[in-house]
Amino acid sequence: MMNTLFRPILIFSLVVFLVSCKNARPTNLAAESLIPKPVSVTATGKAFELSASTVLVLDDEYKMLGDSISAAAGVSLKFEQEGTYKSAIYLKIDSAVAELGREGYELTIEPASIIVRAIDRAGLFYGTQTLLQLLTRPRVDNTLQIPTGTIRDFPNYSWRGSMLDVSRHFFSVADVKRYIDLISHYKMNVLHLHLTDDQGWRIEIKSWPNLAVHGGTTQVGGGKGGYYTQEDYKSIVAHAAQRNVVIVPEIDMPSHINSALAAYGSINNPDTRFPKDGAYAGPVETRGIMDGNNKPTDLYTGMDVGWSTLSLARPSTLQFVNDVIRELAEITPGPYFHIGGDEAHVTKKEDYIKFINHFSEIVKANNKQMIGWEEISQANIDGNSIAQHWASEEHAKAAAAKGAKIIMSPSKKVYLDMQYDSTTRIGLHWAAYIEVDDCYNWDPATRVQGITRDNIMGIEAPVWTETIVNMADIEYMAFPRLIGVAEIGWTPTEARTWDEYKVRLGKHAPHLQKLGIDFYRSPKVNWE
Ligand code: TNX
Repeated sequence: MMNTLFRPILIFSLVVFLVSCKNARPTNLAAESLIPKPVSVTATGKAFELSASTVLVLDDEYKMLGDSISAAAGVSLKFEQEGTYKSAIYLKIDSAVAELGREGYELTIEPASIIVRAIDRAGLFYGTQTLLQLLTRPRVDNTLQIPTGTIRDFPNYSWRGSMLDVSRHFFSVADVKRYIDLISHYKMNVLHLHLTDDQGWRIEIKSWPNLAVHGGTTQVGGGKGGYYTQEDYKSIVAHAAQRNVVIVPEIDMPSHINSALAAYGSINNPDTRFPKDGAYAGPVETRGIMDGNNKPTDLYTGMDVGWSTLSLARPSTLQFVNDVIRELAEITPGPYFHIGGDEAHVTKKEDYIKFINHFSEIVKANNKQMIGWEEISQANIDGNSIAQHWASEEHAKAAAAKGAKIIMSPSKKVYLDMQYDSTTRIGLHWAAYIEVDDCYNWDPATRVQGITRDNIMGIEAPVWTETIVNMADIEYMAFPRLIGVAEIGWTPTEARTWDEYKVRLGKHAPHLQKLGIDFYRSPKVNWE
């Protein structure tokens, strides 16, 4: 009797129990594999259930962030006005979190609400990126169960960047925008565009049109190259700005300049000799605009460096430099202008110094701060300049001694064009083979003796593209190393170790997959 009476109740309770077991998955915010690792995470052990009925409450200007949440969740969430909801995600500018700084944020997850608070849109952007990573998880009963708790977070260094060489190989506006999307998701805030080099001039200069029209027509290996119109460049800058990324344009001078010498005979150095690898692009249909009997050089499609130079003896040279810096500065809202300055092997030292001093004045006259590769420390630089360390500790120390700030890009650690090991299908290895642990396991503040935390603005990982020809190549070389560099820039040094990071990175793999990245599956990591 009892048996039959209670059987349905028993079965019902069993079903309820099983369903609730499924819903009550153990949930621990502190165990999430977030990259970069946040400054502080406090878990409260419950779950927020994101479903189709969750609403977004935010100001119109942050709609893009709301859309990114919908996209990551895989449901189109409704936007609602401020109010009380059963399940809502709020993005709020809130002066109460001022101590976290402009890029800092607080992310509070409770069973009925998720709130991102920041004092600036930069912080709201970064808080949202953290939330997007939390959304990569399997659905349970058509909901995403986000563990509850509070994350308070802010960056270690103010300069967290990557450089993309669009000269050796040209990359489309769409590729550059995708790269911005990816680096900014990992909280990097600088994209340095290496716009010119011997092999290609990639930015329209209206007063010297042939620079791009002719100087942009090839690339390493002889492909068709390309260039950005000023409108293209502005659209890249705008895309970046929405993601808290500042674009730093680089015109590499006085060496690495053949694409300009090929466009205008008037600035050609009559002594220009091509390197022995002899990779001429010619014969070419369009010779540069001829100036008297000054012949332009041929285009160059090889990989040698340091053999071309501007000439102070040519009266047009400084006019060219002035015009290029002025036009590019005008369409660059960010405060920086990179003048290159590296590997000027055929420029006489006294001329090199004069060049850098000229560049410095011209950049200043255009209201920008000059950045150059570390060799610029040989010139009269001061605390207004920034030197980018890549190879020579002596040059970098000399720059710091003159008061310049330093960007750390040591080639043996963060050159993302270096091969992972001898079997990597693309890439170079002149600096080192750089495995994922080599790239992660160092500290910018102790890397060069005599350059301390106070001298350092931050860290930047260059992607040189002699052997990198398309977006898939960029992603394979940059990932996963770049996200480790992003963590070096963001996370406090004492809070990170390779042994802990490698576990988190392995568990982060589904998120990289969700971003559509074909990353290098390093054998040093157990990939999920
Ligand atoms: C060195 S790094 C260069 C670049 C090359 C790169 C290749 C630097 C300032 N100069 O011109 O593309 O090596 O790894």
